[in-house]
Amino acid sequence: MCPFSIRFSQARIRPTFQDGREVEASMEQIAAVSCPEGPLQQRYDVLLRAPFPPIEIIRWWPKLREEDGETLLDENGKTILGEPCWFTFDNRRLYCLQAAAIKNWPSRSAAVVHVMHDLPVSKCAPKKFRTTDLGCSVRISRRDDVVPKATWTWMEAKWPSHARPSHRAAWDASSKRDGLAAAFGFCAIGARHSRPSRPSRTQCQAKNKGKKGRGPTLADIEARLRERKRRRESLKRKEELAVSNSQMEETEETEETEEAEEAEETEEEEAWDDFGRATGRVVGGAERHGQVLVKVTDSNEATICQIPRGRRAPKLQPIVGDEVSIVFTAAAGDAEAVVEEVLPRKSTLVRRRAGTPQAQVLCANLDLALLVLSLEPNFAEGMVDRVLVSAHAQGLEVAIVLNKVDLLEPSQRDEVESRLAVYESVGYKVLLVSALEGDNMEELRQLLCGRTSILIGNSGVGKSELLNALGEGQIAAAVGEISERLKLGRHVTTTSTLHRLPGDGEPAYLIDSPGARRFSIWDVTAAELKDHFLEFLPLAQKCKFSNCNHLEEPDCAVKEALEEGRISRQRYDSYVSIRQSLLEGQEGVKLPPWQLLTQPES
Ligand SMILES: Nc1nc2c(ncn2[C@@H]2O[C@H](COP(=O)(O)OP(=O)(O)OP(=O)(O)O)[C@@H](O)[C@H]2O)c(=O)[nH]1
Ligand SMILES: [Mg+2]
Repeated sequence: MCPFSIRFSQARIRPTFQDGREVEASMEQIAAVSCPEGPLQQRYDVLLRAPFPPIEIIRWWPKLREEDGETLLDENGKTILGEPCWFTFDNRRLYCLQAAAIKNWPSRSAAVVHVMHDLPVSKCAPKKFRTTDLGCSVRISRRDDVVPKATWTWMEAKWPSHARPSHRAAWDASSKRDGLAAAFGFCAIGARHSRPSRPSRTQCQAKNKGKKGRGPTLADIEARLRERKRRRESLKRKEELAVSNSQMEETEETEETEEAEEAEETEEEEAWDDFGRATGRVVGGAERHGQVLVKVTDSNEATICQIPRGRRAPKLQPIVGDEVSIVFTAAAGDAEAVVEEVLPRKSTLVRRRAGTPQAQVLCANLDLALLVLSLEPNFAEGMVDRVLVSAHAQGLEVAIVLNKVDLLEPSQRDEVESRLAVYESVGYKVLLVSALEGDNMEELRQLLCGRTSILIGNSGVGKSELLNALGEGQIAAAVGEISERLKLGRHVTTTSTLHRLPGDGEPAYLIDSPGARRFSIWDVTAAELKDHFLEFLPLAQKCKFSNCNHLEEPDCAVKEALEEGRISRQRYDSYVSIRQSLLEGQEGVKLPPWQLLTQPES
């Protein structure tokens, strides 16, 4: 990577390394060697070989700070963040590399870097994020230097005295200098006159206005202000002390002393020091328990976020589809991105966890559930009816998608069409598609446009294959053959994941979910069940009893319609069977409202 495109995380560096070596001396030892063959050669001329290990870099949203280091807050008291950039904590090494790259100009220099995907587990790491100009420059000074020895920014670097005169002349020609920046493809930070200007407070406020995310409470702000005041006073005392000590003979300051001072300061800071907030959407689980993958708003990357426990635990357990606010923080010394809060959910899809009376929340903020069926494996109407009841009880729209129509013989097609016509007549949307052959996929695509939907259904019906087909080559979910003997799926998909489908129109998000063996209703009582069979609703008003269960009661309009063939026998039988299983407690748990306020286990 080009050293110029990496920013400093600290505002100041010491002129010596921890092992006592002079930074300037190490800079001299950096050699420029020819780039190894390959793509690197197309972008760079030389590779910098340094006497120290490669620097580690991290993509980070910097806090905007005043000149005195105070963080900028918006009108809600929320920290204002700058654009994400590559930062390093290895500030002294970055300074050496940038200086060496300047020395080698006009050859384009590359340095080997290690990319960090999370903040290092170090107590000092959070403290090091103290740059006040988004990491464009760094002061070179010891702690007590009243005037810094130098301020380094590669954009305004003095051409080194030992540099060749021809290079020096070229460097001074600003047009060439802009050309240098352009050559690295980052004019925004490279060109002399387009140095990143920090947005004004008003600009930041305007930019952040209306953004989602919980601001700190009044108590939080008051606590921060108290902490700031304390720090300012302690700094003032230190400065006074430094002036009185300046008369004394200066002793050689060891790195250890400085590190100890820094550690002491860090310890004084709150254990929970946040570096900024962002909002995002949970797109899946992470590899480790207690983590989720969050796609941060306006970013293309998914970030691993911890789900804190105890006092910091979010009120709801984050699940796929949730909008969350995350905070980049250091909890008890471990720096990490943490889910701070699950934003209010628009909807959820919940089922009863098999074999337990507990609920399982499948996903959140859904607009549509696609119930995927096939003839291989064959579907059961009982399962379809349960999904339809559950979705209706939870206020969710459902569409039925019969996949694998390419496998159907003409007679099978007639049979399955008549089975599904029952649902169409009730008012459900039914689509016959083939993920492999592409039949009717355009209609399905239109149905998904501008919404968040989930694919649910038995294992092997082709949910992941449908997702891949809709992904037009950009999504590659694992699919598995169904078993020859049993004609059942092999439970290939094991966790739910949210994907954005390609397309120019309104964004469509689709969640692929693991195949279910069975779907059990949750949160519907036997007495309520009749209200979720849509074809019963207009008839129920004509029943003699207003609380008619459409079973043995006299003058029941539903039973009359059943006798006359106006409602399907299969649907009615399904109603009776589900009702029985609800009465026996085999499925369904109606919890009192106060218990529903807490999130069921997910
Ligand atoms: N002929 C045909 N086969 C299909 C179609 N869609 C999916 N399949 C096949 O069905 C098998 C199962 O597909 P998957 O996408 O893995 O099924 P799934 O529903 O995701 O299964 P789980 O992940 O186990 O829940 C694979 O062999 C697919 O290639 C289709 O439209 N036509
Ligand atoms: Mg699958």
